[in-house]
Amino acid sequence: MKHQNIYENFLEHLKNEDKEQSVTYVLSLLDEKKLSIEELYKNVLAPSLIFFECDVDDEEICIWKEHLRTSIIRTILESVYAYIVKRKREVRPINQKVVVLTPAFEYHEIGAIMVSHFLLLQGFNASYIGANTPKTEILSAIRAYQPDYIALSVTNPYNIVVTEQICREVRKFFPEVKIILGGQAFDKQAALSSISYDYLLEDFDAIEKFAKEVTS
Ligand code: B12
Repeated sequence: MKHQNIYENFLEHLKNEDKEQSVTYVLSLLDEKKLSIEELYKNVLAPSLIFFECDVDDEEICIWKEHLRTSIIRTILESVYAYIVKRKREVRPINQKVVVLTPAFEYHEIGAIMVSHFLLLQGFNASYIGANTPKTEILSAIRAYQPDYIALSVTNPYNIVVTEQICREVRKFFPEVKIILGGQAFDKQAALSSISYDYLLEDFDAIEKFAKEVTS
């Protein structure tokens, strides 16, 4: 079945807010090897959120619809983790640790979770540590886990300021830790001018390219 058809079938389940069908549909495609995890994330799950349009006028209802859709996708991501563990056995490990998070005030976390899964599939030792993470918690997580990289996912442009502060402190206290940025807040290049960072990776393809660079 073509990815476009799979996407349309999945959207139908989501529009009906049918969690059971949404989850079982995509997991059966993985079981039957009709879709890889990467294809599922790139061509089905990410667009189902990025292009979400609410079809009712009441803004409050729309927010709830957004929450419900996100919770269905979250359940799928948690379920896919078991498939990632299996796939990881076939992947050559990259002996480098990445801590993935969203900074304080940033509640959009689906991109960050997907990115942490993608990094695992590339062989990194990646952990997603949470959304809305305050600066002091980030610094203590670095102290605890001593990662090679910290990956910040930022969606809302209002959170650029806090991201800039976090990056400055990471540089000051942990100069050996490389900083990776990603997320919709950086779609406009100007957002980056005040931030000290090492890598900006826009999407899943960029992560694959990055993994190749690191191992070459
Ligand atoms: C779901 C959702 C929510 C949920 C989030 C729930 C959750 N647990 O994550 C809830 C309801 C909480 C929410 C709240 C808000 N939201 Co909202 N939300 C969305 C929605 C529909 C989907 C976001 C998503 O998950 N996308 C799917 C993921 C996979 O995409 P992604 O994050 O962009 O990730 C991709 C890349 O950016 C990249 N990437 C992302 N992070 C990283 C990190 C690294 C290291 C790397 C390498 C790559 C990378 O990889 C991914 C694959 O390509 C978007 C619509 C949209 N266009 O995205 C609006 C959207 C992001 N929200 C928006 C807004 C305005 C808000 C609110 C301010 C208002 C509101 N609606 O209540 C609040 C703010 C909350 C806060 N303080 O953060 C706007 C942002 C506009 C802007 N640019 O400022 C959007 C675009 C909607 C719109 N069209 O207006 N939202």
